Amino acid sequence: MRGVDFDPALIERLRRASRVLVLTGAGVSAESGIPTFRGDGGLWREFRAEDLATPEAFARDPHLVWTWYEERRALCRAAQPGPAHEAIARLEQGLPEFLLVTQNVDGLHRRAGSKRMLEIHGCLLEGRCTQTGRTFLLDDPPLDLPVRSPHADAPARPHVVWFGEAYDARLLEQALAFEADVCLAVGTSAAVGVPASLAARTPFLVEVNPDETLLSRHADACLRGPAGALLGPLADLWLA
Ligand code: BJW
Repeated sequence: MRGVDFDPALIERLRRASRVLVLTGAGVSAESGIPTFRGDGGLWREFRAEDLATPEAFARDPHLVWTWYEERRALCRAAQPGPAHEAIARLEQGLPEFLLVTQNVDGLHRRAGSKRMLEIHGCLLEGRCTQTGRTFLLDDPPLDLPVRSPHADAPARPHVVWFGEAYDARLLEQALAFEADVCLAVGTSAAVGVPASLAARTPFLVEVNPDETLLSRHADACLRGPAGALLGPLADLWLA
C-alpha cells in the first residue's frame, strides 16, 4: 500500500462501481510544475483573467494573449506527466466503463496515455481558426505571433475555452450522457460551474485534494493530500 491507508469500505465501494467518471483540474498537474489558477502561486494571482483569458482580451490585444499562451505552452511541453496522470491512465485501462473529463489544457493526460477523455477547456498545444473553427497542432519552435490560421486567410486563436464562452456542445453532451455512478474529482477547486456540476450530480463522489473545496460538501469521501501520492496506491487497490 506504499504507506497510504484507505478505508477498506471505500475500496469495496469503488470496486462495485459500474461507470466511473474522473474529473481533473489544475492540481493534478501541480506536481509536474504547472501552476494552478487559484490559491498560492496560482496564475490568477499574478495575472488578471480578464486581461488574458476572455474573448474581449483577445480582440483587444491578440499579440499579448498569444505571448502568454506561448509561454505556458513552452512550460507544458517541458513538463512530464506525473504519477497522478499515470494512475488515471491505468484506471482507464482497468475499468470497462470509464471517462476522464479534464479541465486542464496542458496535454499531460494525453501524454500519459489517456484516451477515453474529453478536454472540455480545450488544449493549449493547439490553435483554432477563427473563421472555420478547425483546430491544428501548433508548431515548435515558437511561432510568429499572433498566429495565422493554416486553414483560411484569418487569425488563429488558442484552442481553449475562455471566461464567458460557451462549452463545445458536443463535448458537453458526451460528458452529460455518460451518467457515472462514481466520480473521482481530482485537483480541482470546482470554481467553474459546469465541470463542478458533472461531479456534484454523481451518486458517489470521492474528492482527491489537499484542501477543502466547493465540492467537499457533496463528497462521500475526501482523500486529503497530493494526487501524485494518493492516486497510484488507490488505483493499485481498486484494480487488484
Ligand atoms: C491539488 C494539488 C495536488 C493543488 N494534488 N490537488 C457568461 C459570461 C461570463 C461568465 C459566465 C458566463 N456564463 C457562465 C459564466 C461563469 C463562468 C464561471 O464559472 N466563473 C466562475 C469562475 C466564477 N464560466 C464560464 O465562463 C464558462 N462558460 C460557461 O459556463 O458558459 C455557459 C454555458 C454552459 C453550458 C453550455 C454552453 C454555455 C467557461 C469557463 C472557462 C474556464 N476557463 C479557464 C481558463 C482556460 C484557459 C486557460 O487555461 O488559459 O479554465 S478558468 C480556469 O479555471 C481554467 C481551469 O480549467 C478552471 C478550473 O480551475 P481548476 O482546474 O479547478 O484550478 P484551480 O487553480 O482553481 O484549483 C486547483 C485545485 O488543485 C485546488 O483546489 C488545490 O487545492 C488543488 N491542488 N495541488 C491535488 N498536488
